[in-house]
Amino acid sequence: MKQVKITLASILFVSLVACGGAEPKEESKTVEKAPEKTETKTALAMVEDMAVEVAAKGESMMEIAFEPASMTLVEGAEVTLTFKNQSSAEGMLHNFVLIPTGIGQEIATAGIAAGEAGNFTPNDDRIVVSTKMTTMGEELTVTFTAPKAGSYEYICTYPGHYPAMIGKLTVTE
Ligand SMILES: [Cu+2]
Repeated sequence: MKQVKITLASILFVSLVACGGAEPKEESKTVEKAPEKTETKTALAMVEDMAVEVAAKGESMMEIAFEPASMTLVEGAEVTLTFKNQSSAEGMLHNFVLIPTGIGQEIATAGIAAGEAGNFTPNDDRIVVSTKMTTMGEELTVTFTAPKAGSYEYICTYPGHYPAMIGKLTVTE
């Protein structure tokens, strides 16, 4: 009987070892994948995500302006923009429309044509990102990818607010 027990124990031991032997295979698979992940992380780390805040200020048509009036982003960055309408005058609607420098008047004019139903914002492929028209005290967040390096402007397309409301954006490589 003793001998039988020992044999059983040996069989158990052998099968445990056999099971254990299968594990390293899976482990080596994981190890193979790991370097890829590390490389991707490093590539993403080169362009960090950015968070920016832009406020629309002013209680009268003479005062309306973006704050800050200029900012810089890095090409390809995932940008989280918080846009705040800080006017305390009820009729002061503002939006944030990001465009390449030089087409502000064209976009603003097309925005008036788009009308209130169209958020005073034209359908134009050159617009990098735009928000809805915000009301007094409203705050919203939009995310976008910083466009290719160059010179851009953020404007408000509410009728009459351009060219008073222009901010300068520089996108660097
Ligand atoms: Cu405005």
